[in-house]
Amino acid sequence: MRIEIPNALIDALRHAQHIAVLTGAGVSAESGVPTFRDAQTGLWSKFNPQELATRKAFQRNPKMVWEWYAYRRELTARAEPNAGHYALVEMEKRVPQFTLITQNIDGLHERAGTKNMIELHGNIQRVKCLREDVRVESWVEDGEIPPRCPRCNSYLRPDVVWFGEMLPAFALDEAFRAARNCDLFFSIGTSGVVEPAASLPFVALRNGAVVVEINPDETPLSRGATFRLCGAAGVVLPMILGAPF
Ligand code: BV8
Repeated sequence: MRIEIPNALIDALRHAQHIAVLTGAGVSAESGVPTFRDAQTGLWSKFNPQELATRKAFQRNPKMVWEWYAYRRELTARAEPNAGHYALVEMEKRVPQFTLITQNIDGLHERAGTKNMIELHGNIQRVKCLREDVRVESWVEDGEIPPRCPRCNSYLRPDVVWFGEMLPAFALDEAFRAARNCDLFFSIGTSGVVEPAASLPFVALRNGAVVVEINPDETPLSRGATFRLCGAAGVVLPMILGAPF
């Protein structure tokens, strides 16, 4: 299906002083990272990620949850940024102010070269102590799963935000500040159901920003967005960057 970039959007890009972007798992889909709500592939297909990505699941079965994250860590470490990630790196270079807010924990935006980035849900490549809630860079691999904190011997856990856990306060404040102050907001590759991230595009709308959704499927934002570009991030974003702005 042919996708057109509206002239009014190109005009908004030309005049934009501050672009804010919210990304979700859909931006990494073309890098081969399964989206959060796609049926989990292979041995994890019988689990619901929403039930596994919780502190309760980890306390109930630390070994299984640790191994789920180890599987995803390995998968994301092998993945490469795609054309959508690189188009956002180029967009950042073309505007006076650019804030990328990601729900993704795969680290692909940083690897692509995005500079001003907020990780709302943490990063799967990082590990922290379950009790101290402090990052741990290295630990003894003695075969025990999960491994233990070298300082206090509690279990280690992935440095991600689980359902029911608070988001990092500074990151959340910065994200809402960007949504309030930007003049152009992109919501890309997110189903828009996980709060508080899902509220960001609506805050931008209420503060008078032009809001653009890029997603092959409909979401709760689709009807309210100023522009809805129905397609894959890796296709639509390079088209936008190819426009004269
Ligand atoms: C919190 C890390 C305070 C772990 C994740 C208010 C209202 C209702 C519920 C709540 C609320 N406040 C809090 C809640 C509860 C909960 C929540 O929102 N539940 C939902 C499900 C109803 N929120 C929380 O618990 C948050 N904490 O608010 O703390 C608090 C505390 C206690 C009680 C109340 C409040 C913490 C949320 C963070 C959870 N951690 N990830 C991990 O990954 O293992 S969230 C997880 O979902 C991922 O980070 C993921 O990024 C995120 C969102 O999913 P999406 O990125 O949107 O991915 P999804 O698969 O859903 O969609 C992909 C989209 O891409 C689709 O639309 C698809 O069409 C599209 N797509 C596919 N291919 C492409 C594409 N688009 C473009 N191009 C393509 N090629």
